[in-house]
Amino acid sequence: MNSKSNFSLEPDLLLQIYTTMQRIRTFENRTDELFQKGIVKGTAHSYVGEEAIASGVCAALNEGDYIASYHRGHGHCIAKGADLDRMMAELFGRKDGYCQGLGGSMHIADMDLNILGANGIVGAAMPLSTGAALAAKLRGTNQVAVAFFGDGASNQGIFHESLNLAAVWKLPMIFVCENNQYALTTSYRNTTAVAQVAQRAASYDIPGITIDGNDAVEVHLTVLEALERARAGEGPTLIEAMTYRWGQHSLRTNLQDPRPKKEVDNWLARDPLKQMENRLLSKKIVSKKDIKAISDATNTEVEGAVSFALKSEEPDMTVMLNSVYAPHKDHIEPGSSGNRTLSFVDALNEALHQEMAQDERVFLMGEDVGLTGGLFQVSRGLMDRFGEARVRDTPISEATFVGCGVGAAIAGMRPIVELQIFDFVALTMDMLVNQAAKFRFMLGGKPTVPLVIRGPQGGGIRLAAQHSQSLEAWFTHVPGLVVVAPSTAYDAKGLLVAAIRDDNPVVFLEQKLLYLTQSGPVPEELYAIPLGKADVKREGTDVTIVATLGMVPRALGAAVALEREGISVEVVDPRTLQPLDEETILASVRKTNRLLVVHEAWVKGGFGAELAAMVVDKAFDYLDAPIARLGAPHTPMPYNDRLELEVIPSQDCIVAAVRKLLT
Ligand SMILES: Cc1ncc(C[n+]2csc(CCOP(=O)(O)OP(=O)(O)O)c2C)c(N)n1
Ligand SMILES: [Mg+2]
Repeated sequence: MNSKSNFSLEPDLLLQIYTTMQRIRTFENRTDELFQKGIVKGTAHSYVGEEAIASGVCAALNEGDYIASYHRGHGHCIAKGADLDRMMAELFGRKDGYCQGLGGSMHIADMDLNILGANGIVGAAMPLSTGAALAAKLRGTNQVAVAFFGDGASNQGIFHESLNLAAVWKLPMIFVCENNQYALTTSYRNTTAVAQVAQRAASYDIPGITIDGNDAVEVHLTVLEALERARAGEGPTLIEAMTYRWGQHSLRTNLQDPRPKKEVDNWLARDPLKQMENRLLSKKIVSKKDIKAISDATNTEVEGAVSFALKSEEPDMTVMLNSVYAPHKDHIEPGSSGNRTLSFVDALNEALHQEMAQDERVFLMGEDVGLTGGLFQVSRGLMDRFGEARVRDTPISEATFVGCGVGAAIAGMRPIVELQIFDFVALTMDMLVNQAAKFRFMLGGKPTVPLVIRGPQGGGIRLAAQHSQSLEAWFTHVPGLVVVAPSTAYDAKGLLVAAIRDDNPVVFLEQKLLYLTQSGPVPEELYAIPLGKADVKREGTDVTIVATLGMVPRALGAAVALEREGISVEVVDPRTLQPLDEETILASVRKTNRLLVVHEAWVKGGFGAELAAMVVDKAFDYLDAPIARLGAPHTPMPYNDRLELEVIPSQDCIVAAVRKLLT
């Protein structure tokens, strides 16, 4: 370990750090009592024993610097300046809590203090922090992002991906591993191949340093050096602070504590608060009377927080339901599409060019999006025009570069992240589902997450089972996500612009065959199409087809064929699956009295099932026939040409399904 404690800090600073430690200790002990009484519910993870780390780190930060925390997060929030009243109210699940009672212990954070959330997912603070650090770098501010995490989290893939990303991009970041030597009940020595987590920094060519995490002065001085490096543009540092939690893993835990008594006693004897107190007394910075006064004042503050929490109201359903989505913006569509024709790819490309030109917060990252312009050329020419900072080629680290996008969005940018092929979204599901989708909600409906995750999905070009899936049902199932699915060049441009301007995380799905086959009129001007507005692509009276993505042109082809048989088909394209324009679909069904839903995805559990259920709920009396659904059979996408054609609904299949519906 590196001993810096012989250097001294200014008396005021020592006193400030000590007071913070005392406030954390008192808050945590009181929370424990309230938990045992059943007033604080669920779970909470006490920071007692580890106070020197948060206090030492945060005393070195500027107000504008970011921190991201984890399940054991109360200490980080207090040290960054959070208000104890609002913290306690959150633990009570009340409306005046930081998260309006929607988040609880594991999500307490004050966005106004640049706390990027505490997090219930081990390790997630790291990719989110890369995003905040990237935002700072792009804006040219002097801010640094600190990611706190435990020893257990250092075995997550995103730890390694984040260190690598931060190192190659020289992000202004500090990784602070609070090594309390256990992950729940498992000793880090049984799960970690290196003796010290800090050794892993060598793989990423950045400094890694192990320090005494119970010595607030050593923590503080080490962080000052790392901050200097970060602010000078030299990149991240990994600090491993050795420490110990005094209690069980969580207040809820009643498992047998596997930690040897002798080990526990040894660490109890190294109480970080007492060490700091002795330092203040021996340097005569304070007297015993002063210590008592600090302790009294802290007790009074914490009791005040308890009274505040008790008086606060319970949140109601409105608070909850209003916290899921940020309001969507209104847009007026252009009156006409004009005469100029663009391909689907060029329409997307134009949207990116025009939106990046008019909003500096917009940037793009993904695999091969820069130099090459993307596998399908959607980002062609963007790097030349906007530079390498705003058009970034990423390492193949999907979870982390999507998490980086989430962090950058929370920190005020408007990132667009390309997934080279949408099947790779499986590697990013935590970032998408647990972070992006829930961030606003967990933090009480305040933050916005203006992020677009876009890329090609679907089959038709023989890329087989892991490069051809249609996964929209995964996303429409998750509250907090917007799901956009354009089928024409005109819609692609206008909806991509709307997605970039939306304050919610948007999953923007581009069917690969449309890249290659769809051209159409696209206005040159910059325009946006409102999210949640379906388009009737063809009017008809006998049957409604609701089709999505690559099925829209096939449904239109089927409608032309059926017209020759005297069957009049209305084709509705929802364009956005969430929010869904139910009214346009219902109005069509009320008129035609028959509905066929066509998508490329699996029928079982597909979006069509949801649509059918919605129509049965709201327009059952208008139906003259059972609703029909057409999609893929329950099989992964085959490679063989003929088999792939069998799996994706063809125009002929649609024609046959309509005929059947009318018999
Ligand atoms: C991704 C993920 N896996 C598992 C858990 C359950 N879990 C919560 S805390 C924890 C131990 C974490 O250990 P560490 O990172 O060392 O932090 P500590 O609790 O010791 O502070 C586990 C397994 C989780 N919340 N998230
Ligand atoms: Mg641990």
